[in-house]
Amino acid sequence: MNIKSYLIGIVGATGAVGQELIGLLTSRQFPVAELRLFASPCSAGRSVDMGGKKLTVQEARPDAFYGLDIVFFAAEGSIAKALAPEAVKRGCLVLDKSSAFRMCADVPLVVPEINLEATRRHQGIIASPNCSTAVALMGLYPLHQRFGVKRAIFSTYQSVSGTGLDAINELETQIHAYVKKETLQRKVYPYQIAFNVIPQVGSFGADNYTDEERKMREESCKILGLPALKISATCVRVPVLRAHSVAVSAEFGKPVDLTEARRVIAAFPGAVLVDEPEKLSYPTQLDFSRVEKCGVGRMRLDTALDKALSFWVSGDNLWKGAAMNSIQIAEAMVREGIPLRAPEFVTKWPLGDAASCSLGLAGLQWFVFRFFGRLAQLVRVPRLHRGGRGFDSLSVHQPVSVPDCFCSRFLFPIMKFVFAAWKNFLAQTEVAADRLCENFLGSD
Ligand code: 2RA
Repeated sequence: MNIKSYLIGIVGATGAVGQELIGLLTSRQFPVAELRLFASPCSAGRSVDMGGKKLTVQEARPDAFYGLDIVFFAAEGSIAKALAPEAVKRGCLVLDKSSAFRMCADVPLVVPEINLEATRRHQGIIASPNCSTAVALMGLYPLHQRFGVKRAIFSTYQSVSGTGLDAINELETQIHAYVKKETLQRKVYPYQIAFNVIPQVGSFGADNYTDEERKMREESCKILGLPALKISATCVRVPVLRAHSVAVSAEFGKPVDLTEARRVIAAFPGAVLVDEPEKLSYPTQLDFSRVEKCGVGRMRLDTALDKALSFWVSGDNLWKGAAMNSIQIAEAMVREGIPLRAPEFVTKWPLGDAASCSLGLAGLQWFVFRFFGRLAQLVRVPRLHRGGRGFDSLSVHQPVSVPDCFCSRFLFPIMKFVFAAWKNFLAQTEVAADRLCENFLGSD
């Protein structure tokens, strides 16, 4: 069986999420025909290792997206805003991890284990949620499915990798300086992050919540399809290199049962239950770094709210919270046969692809047999030894036969050629459509 492979681009390839995307595309064996890496002009020209192969980073420019199937955006929102629509114009599917489009009505915001169906409505851009939202929902969603969530309170414990490579460097440098009894320098965070926690992730809004806290509220409502869900979040940066944890207290519409709650978490594909208090077993950020699923534990009945549970979720912010979620979206779309291209770039046949191809093929066969049946009649070839088979049955008016030499030297090679050309035409349709789009769009 032929497995289609894809021309992939990564914008922001030199950043923390970009690096994870490169590694995950290889380790998850995503069918990549070609990978092109893009970054800002100052990172262009750098070379990046992909499975032992050196790839040169190019400057992210609109024309660089021609011919690509999927472009992963792992860059800041301002870059995604400027370049993602350009990639879509050139026929690419954009999988964006920034916050630029997450709350746009025509952009699906997707966690594949929760709302993969939303990808069917995409117009070229699909957004991946904020890291702390994705991690929190890996615990909240299965419980919501069973008990119906009414309100939730999130408190996050977010690692410095959520801020980027500079922040990882700042934490490591401060720890080295502390050990050497030197003065600790800070650039990225407003306070020392080593041996401290900072109750601020993102910048403050007029309501005194940070934008990280607002994102957790708004994005959770959109992904769960519950616009009226009441959520309050407090987001905190902790001196951890990788993975985020979220303490959740959630109130439900139905009475909750701890055994049943543990059962639904254990059965959910995006989570692993780590919850044996008597053995001191619960998820930690170290244990859930570079792990595909999120860990859920510390499950207990909440003592302040009715019909409520409190629990703890840990997950890799660079994987489930960013790079891996985007790749999982692409993998699931390929698996489910959801078109990767924006609707205006999808080749549409009046009766659907399969029916149209079958009808076209049947029509072509009918034409070829009629044509050669008629030709055989016209040249009045003598009735020969194909024992009533040959093209007898194809002639409507009078039975005829064709000589073997006519079949083997002339008719069969021509038919073989016609069918090969037809097969090739079908295979090339998508490529031809790409080229047409390129020529058309290239003129503006
Ligand atoms: C952080 N959530 O951890 C952000 C990254 N998107 O800072």
